[in-house]
Amino acid sequence: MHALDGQTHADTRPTAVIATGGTISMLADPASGVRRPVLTGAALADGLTGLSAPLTHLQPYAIASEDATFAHWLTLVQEIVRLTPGHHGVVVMHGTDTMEEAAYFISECVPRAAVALCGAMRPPGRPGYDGGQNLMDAVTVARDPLARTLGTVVVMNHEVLPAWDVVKRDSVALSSFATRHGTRIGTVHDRQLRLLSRPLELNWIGQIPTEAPDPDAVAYVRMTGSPGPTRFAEAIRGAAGIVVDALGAGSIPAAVRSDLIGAAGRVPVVLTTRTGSGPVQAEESYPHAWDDLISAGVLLEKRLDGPRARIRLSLSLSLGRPYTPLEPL
Ligand code: DAS
Repeated sequence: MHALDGQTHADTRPTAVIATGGTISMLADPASGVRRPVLTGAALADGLTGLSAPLTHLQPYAIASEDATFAHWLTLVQEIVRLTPGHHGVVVMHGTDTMEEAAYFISECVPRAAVALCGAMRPPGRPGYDGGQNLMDAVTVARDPLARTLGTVVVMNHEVLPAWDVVKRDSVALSSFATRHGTRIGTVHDRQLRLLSRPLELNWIGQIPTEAPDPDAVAYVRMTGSPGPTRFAEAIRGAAGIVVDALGAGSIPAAVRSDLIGAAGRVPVVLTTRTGSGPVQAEESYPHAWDDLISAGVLLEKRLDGPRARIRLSLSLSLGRPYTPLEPL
């Protein structure tokens, strides 16, 4: 409900549903048995009953989300901008493999849009198919009066999770989606959004590039013990930006440290952590431990994981902006 000229009116505008493929839409090919994204958003929404307003369906593409690119996500951003004024919320049905990155990309470009992403961990026809419930819950969230304050969220398995922190943490479980830092926004049951916490106001980029960022611009390296110095040097060579998922709270092995420090003098270098949660920081445990990295210009990213920091750096480079770590305003 929202107040218009002193009255309150149910918002009867349709909710937009953008289908992009993913398991939620996959049927097995009769001949080969291979699953392909076949079902349209309209077909998937057929089973939804009791909707308070109609749905507008769009299908810009139908792919498995491991094949989604920055160009695909820029298309979603452009569609969301086009649809938002005339619709009561936007739902994006997306594959689960890169759903968290799609949500983050959208959030960075259009942080004020009310967008709910959903998908399925099980394909249509299999016992425990979760696509119908996730789609219904995503429509509920997108239509909720609070939706505009939530920004872009992932709605899976009754959970409402923020784009900056949500992760697919299990390869097969229905309860796969969670957050790195326990930041649950809410839950959805019986078509009701139950708010558990207010989302953070963050320093989103809030700009839309005219073209999709170059996916090769940023080198992303997940650090391991005993890294190969030659392999590391090859991985970062020629990059316009570098993101390293460091060990622990930001540890970089000596074997590759000088190469990373050298690179920081040429291009933006962002340090994240490969641990499942927690910040990159030295103060408490290892005072001055990262001073050489910091004085070389390495940026400590205390909130994002490596893949999201890569998206933020890729967008920053494509917009000609410096990288600033994601922080609360
Ligand atoms: N391949 C996976 C994807 O499209 C299937 C899924 O949606 O889970 O992300």
